[in-house]
Amino acid sequence: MRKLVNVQRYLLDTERQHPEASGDLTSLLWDLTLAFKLISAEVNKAGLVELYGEIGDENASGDQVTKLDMFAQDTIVRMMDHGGHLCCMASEEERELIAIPERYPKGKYVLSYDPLDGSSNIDANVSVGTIFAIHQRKSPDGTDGVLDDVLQPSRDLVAAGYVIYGSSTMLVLSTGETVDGFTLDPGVGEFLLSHPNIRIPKRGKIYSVNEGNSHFWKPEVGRYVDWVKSPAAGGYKSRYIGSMIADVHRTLLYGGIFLYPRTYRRDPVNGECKLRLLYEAGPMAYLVERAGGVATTGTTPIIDLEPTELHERCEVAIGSPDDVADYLAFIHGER
Ligand code: P6P
Repeated sequence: MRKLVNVQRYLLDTERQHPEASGDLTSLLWDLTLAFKLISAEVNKAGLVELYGEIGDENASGDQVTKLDMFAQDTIVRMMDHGGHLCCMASEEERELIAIPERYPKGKYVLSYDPLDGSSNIDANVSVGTIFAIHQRKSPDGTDGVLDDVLQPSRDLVAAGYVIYGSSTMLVLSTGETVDGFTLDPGVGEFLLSHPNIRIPKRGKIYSVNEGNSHFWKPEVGRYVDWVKSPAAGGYKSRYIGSMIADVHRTLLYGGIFLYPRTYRRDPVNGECKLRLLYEAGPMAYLVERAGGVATTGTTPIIDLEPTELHERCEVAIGSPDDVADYLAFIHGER
């Protein structure tokens, strides 16, 4: 029978494998898991307390902000701003950096996060989630964090993960080595290790892309999608939830490929990307690569992208190595 391990025990055991560790990252992640439990409780009962619906604001990326977005955003800030582990934060919901209040100590880490990814679907009870990424600061210890502390490639992350609030609440986390999944037992409020050392299948049978954009892709993207749905590809299924966290979580566990390529709908010349690098594509790329997958813009590994702005976006092709290789062969004109 599998041993019972909660996320706290897992983090302590991981810390013990690094004699140089101060325990700062462990404590930071403990605080984060408490925020996730609070958000999970609200998401799971939102309809009962009429938290559904939008508050009529737009966030930095122009998305409509829902009440649950703000609850998740506020919960993470209030949980994380005083623990002394962070020098600043960056959120999808805030245009600028989130400073640590003067009265609190500044720590050596930086937290970038999407408090509630996929929230535009939440009124339909579609799975949503929180995505987080943790870098070590670059600016001097003890000072206020600055933009350069946040604008780092996801290759340099010290930890990243997501929590999917779905049929169950599951935390998927990596602190550099394996990718491990913890399922929340709401009865006792513990994240229990349920998916140790997640490895993405070498190839899947599912492709995931918003085909409503198919008239606005580059031709080579359309050629790949036409191929993957043809008998020649061997019988792929299409699954698209419209919540990145859910689409990538399924891809991680079942294999296959998730795509959000550049579209030329609004700007036929330069096109535009949808997914944000710092707190969506970057941490997801970090996790999928550590689970044996591949994450690319089509020309560059996503983990190598050097962010220049907080809310910058990038193209995304992420999933099983063989599936992403097929996609890249079309993108590079080799097929
Ligand atoms: P579309 C959700 O709003 C999100 O940011 C991602 O979670 C999701 O993958 C994407 O947008 C869906 O975009 O254009 O297909 O609705």
